[in-house]
Amino acid sequence: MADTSAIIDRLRRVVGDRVIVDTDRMASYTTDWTGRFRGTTVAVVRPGTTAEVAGVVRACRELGVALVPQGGNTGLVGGGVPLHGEVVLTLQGMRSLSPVDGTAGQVTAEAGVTLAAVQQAARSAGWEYGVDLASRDSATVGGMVATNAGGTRVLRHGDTRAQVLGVEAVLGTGAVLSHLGGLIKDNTGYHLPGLFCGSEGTLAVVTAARLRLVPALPERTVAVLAFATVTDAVAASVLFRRSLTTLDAAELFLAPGLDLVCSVTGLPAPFDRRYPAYLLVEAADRSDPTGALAEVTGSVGGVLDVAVATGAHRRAELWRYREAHTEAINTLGPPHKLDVTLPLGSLAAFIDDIPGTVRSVSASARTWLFGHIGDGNVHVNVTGVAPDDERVDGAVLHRVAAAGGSISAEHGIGAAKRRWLTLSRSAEEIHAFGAVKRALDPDGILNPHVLLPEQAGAR
Ligand code: 2HG
Ligand code: ZN
Repeated sequence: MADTSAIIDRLRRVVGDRVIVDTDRMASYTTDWTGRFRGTTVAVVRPGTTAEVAGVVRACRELGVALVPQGGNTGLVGGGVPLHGEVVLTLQGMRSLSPVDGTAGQVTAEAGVTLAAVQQAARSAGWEYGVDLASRDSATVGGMVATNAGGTRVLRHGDTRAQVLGVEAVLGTGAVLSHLGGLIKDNTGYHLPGLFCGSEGTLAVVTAARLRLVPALPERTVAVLAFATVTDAVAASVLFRRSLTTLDAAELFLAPGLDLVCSVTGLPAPFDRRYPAYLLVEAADRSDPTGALAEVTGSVGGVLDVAVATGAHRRAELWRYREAHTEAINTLGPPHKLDVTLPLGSLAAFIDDIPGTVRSVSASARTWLFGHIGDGNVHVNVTGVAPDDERVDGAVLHRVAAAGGSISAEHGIGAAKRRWLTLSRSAEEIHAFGAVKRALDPDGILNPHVLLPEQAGAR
């Protein structure tokens, strides 16, 4: 492998002075958002065009140096930081957004465009973007494609994969693929956007995406319902999904998480009393959906209390109880994040049992549970465990697999769950993953230490 100064010189030949080598300036690129995953690198390189990205990839290939593509660095599985000394390729310098095509309902965004910017552009053109998540101001299109980000609207509009009509991307060879025409029907072979969604930077560096927009539904109502048990909250979410055609989101949080959010943010509690489980539902339509939401709420069993919001300000306040969980939990130290899905029939029992599973492995650990209940997706957060102590992770993920769930719902595998991929994927599937990886990245330079087990991705 080339020495540090040869790497920096070579990268400078591609992008000029957009190579960061100062340790202080590199710090925000080498540590993940949670603080659990801390790496080091010789350089952070910030290309401004797809041609420059291709130049960086080719340079790294020639030098035999691995690279980690990075977007907004909001990932939660250690998949975007240089844990093995990789060069960091930040896409933050690629922030162009095309005008919205109002006829097709589409927009093309470069990889560094934030989710909030896509949402804003869509709204100003009378459309909406179908994906939303709490880190919208920092999360970028490239990162969302790479992780196949989900968020709070999946039950209505699907995940990122369902929005991506085309991509521009640089393979591990330095070859550029560009297919951004946005045709809805295009049955001309392998669906590379689908393949790159969720590939975590291991197959290609995505530099732009053609995104499908959805019709704007400006009238919104949010309700938080309180329950005595998780079982009641899950049953209610099923009823909402079945009966409320305007349902946009169905989210779960529990009493300990709400207490923490209120103490960290200073928000007042939503109810005079404390209840064990809460379901947040949002309905969205062209006309006021409050009546339909109230009607379904009236038929839900076990509702102990309800808070309703129609105005934007109060709606945002109710959402904050759910969305602020991530930042509130981080104040307790770097958490272990176990984003999992369960079959809906096993979800309530899983949520009830998992704190005991965690305690049996680590007496000092605390478990925080919340998530996108409409998708069967629970975010198991565990605090009070050393960053490199993976016993809790193993216990939780084995329990998920035994219940027929997936070890990653929407955050990806990254470095954090790599050793457990076999719980969700067969040897044959992992072998096929490795074959695809070697075909598109023959020298194994694109994010080689995430997702695939060590052997599977090897040249
Ligand atoms: C969310 O749903 C994000 O808020 C983050 O996926 C989840 O912090 C987490 O575990
Ligand atoms: Zn989530």
